[in-house]
Amino acid sequence: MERRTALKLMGATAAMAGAGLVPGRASAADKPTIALIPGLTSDGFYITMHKGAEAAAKAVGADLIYQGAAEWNVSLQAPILDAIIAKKPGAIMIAPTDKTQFIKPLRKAFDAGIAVVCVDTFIGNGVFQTGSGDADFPISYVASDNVLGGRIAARALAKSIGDKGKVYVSNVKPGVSTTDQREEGFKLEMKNHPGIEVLETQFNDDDANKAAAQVQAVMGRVPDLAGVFGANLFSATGTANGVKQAGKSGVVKIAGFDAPESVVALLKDGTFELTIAQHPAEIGYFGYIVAYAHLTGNPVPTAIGTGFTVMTKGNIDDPNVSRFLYKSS
Ligand code: T6T
Repeated sequence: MERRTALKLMGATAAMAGAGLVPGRASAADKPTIALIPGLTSDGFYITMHKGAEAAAKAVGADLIYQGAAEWNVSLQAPILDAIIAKKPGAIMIAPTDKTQFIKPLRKAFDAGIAVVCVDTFIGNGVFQTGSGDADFPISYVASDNVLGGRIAARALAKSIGDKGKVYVSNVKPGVSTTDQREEGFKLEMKNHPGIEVLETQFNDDDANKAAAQVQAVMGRVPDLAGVFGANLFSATGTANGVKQAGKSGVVKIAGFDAPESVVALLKDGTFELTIAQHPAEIGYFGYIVAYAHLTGNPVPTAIGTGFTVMTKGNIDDPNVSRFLYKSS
């Protein structure tokens, strides 16, 4: 765009902002509507994130729309995004199900004057508002540090197998920012454990049954399999079921990610060595607050990192730990 035209437009935008007319912007007195689109609706992680967003909406007295697909699937999530854009909320918080395929669909929201906040997963490289690349338009990224989560899992798994043996990552599918980063962190950390061989990753499409079948197939091929990192809720619980059904609980060690209520039994019976609980309610709460702050004219951080709680058999009865179990409804 020619520089003068751009400046003129910026001037017009500033004048409109003064008059409270910029699309997607609201004065503090207005009541903005903020939408949350999860990765999928039937996942305790997003159910819990939704609760955090609801708490934030209540705290500031603004509105929340929540709509998502039943499965982790780009072609199911994209039409939901379009339907939300048509409702013209001030902002959309979204966990995009693919870091590349959602750049264009989300740009439509941005072009319509709707602020975009990535929660949990990101588009592009997850670094926003830098003025470079085609995917830096979201105003903020609110999430766990997923590379660190993968490293924590690797350290714990290495310890539990006595620093030697064969392991693999049970993962969702390539292109999902969070689970890609967890695998990356896991493999980086395993470089510090030369006695451990990391076998080929098994991708399960977020299907716990597939993860269960895969671990049984791997145990068949690799009888001395020592451990598995289940990189998200369905990967971890599916792997646990597969190992349990094969009567190998505690023999094939599992480091899980995420914390549905079912992990309590899996920790207690020794199927899980540990699981890394994210704090999805925090992600929902702060994602909402970031969007609200932006819409009411306040500057916001371009990234907010939320925490983890590592759950084990030894600490799961502590209420300060168990309060981070995910909600199922
Ligand atoms: O692990 C979470 C989330 O962080 C990830 O992006 C997708 O899977 C979960 O929703 C758990 O199922």
